[in-house]
Amino acid sequence: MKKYAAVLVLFGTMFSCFTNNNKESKEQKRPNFLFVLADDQSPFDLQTYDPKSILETPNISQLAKEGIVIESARHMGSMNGAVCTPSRHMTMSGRTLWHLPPSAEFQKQTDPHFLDEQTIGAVFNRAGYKTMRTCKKGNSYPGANKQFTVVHDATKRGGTEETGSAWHSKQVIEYLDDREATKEQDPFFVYLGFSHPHDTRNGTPELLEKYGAVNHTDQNSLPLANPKQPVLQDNYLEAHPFFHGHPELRDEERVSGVWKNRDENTIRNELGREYACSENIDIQLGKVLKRLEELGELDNTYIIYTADHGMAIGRHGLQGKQNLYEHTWRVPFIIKGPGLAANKRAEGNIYQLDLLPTLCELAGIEAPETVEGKSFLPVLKGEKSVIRDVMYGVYAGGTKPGMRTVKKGDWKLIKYDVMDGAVRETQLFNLAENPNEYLPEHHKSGEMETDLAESPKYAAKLAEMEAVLLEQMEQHDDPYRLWNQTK
Ligand SMILES: [Ca+2]
Repeated sequence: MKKYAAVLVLFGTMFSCFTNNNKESKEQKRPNFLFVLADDQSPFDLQTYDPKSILETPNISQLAKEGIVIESARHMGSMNGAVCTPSRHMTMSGRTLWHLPPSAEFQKQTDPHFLDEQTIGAVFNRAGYKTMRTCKKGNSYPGANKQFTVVHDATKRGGTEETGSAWHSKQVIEYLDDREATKEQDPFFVYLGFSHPHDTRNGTPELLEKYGAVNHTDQNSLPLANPKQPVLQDNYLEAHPFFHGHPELRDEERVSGVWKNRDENTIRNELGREYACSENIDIQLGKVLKRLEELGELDNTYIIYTADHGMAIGRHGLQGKQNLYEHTWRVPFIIKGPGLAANKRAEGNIYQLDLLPTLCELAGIEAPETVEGKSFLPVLKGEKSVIRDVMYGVYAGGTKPGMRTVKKGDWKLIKYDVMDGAVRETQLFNLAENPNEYLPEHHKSGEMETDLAESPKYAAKLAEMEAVLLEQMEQHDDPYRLWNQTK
């Protein structure tokens, strides 16, 4: 009798082990990742960040409802005019701006570099993931791009299925189809980079029509006004009050359809083109999400939506990405996935370079030792509102040392030291009172709705922020110093 009972217990234990293992393997099914990157998109174009925007992106808005929106997500900046390039290096490697390989500077010296093997594709390959990438060619990190097992890169900025954003989503859908056909069981990491809304913003005819825009190509005339176009942004100016310091900068002077024009017709038409391209990205993203749902993978996939950097298009009288105002320094950042809260917003204070360690933590992978970014999982879990107190930003692609910014709490300092000392400007903003960074030229009535750097009342705050900036420059091995900083 005793023997019989013992056998029963043994069987029972074996059975329960078996069912537990089965349950565990289901619970432990590793998550997939879909990383979506827009090229040149201000967060404020999206209704997720500006409810007044007329840009319709239902799929991106739905991601925000089902996931977490980070308010203060930024890129650390650039040491050259092609801001895309260092931004993409930082995302891929988790390294800070001044610690990137030489290829971050206009893709200079693109020999293999030891960091290449410590980037997203390589890290996820080693962890047993299947990796796939589609994105624009150029202005990125070649050594990291080629680490993905499947790569379909091409620059697609046209207004048709084959020449526009649809091409990128098609590559991903075909990849997912292949996985289904071969019954692939390993989890995937898909990098879905779009080439839009980067200029030239040749939207599809239907979407251009929706936003009242035309693909304007005649430099000697202005595009016609159309009431369907987006209105000028609140912080639009006809001209920036002083020179930004990068002579003959392509993005400020030679973008087809805009050139040096900052009049209302040109800017509203260009915004319409930008929105047409951004809505198309949303439509294409929707197709990929639908395919994931059909495959039963949607709920087990972390979806991250962001852009390499923001964009001005008329705000502050600027057109390009070579400035450090919020519209350009900030990026959209939305994440949803298994175990994450829905419909939440968090401050974050994250950089793009925090992405790799965060994704590693979500996947249960150890991040490479070369990573300098921090995982923001504590923010995603709601344990912290921010992962750092101070944020630092650079534009050093024109005359040197260029522009620098720091943000601490509600306060933000921007400094310009360009044109061999001919332009030395300081701006101090309180972002709680002046989120649009209005300047005196915007003629706003609020006492704090302006640049406060010249106000004696905020002299102590200015001195504090100047000290914070120097500290950040030292901490990040910034090779330059500004005119009023000790060498
Ligand atoms: Ca870009």
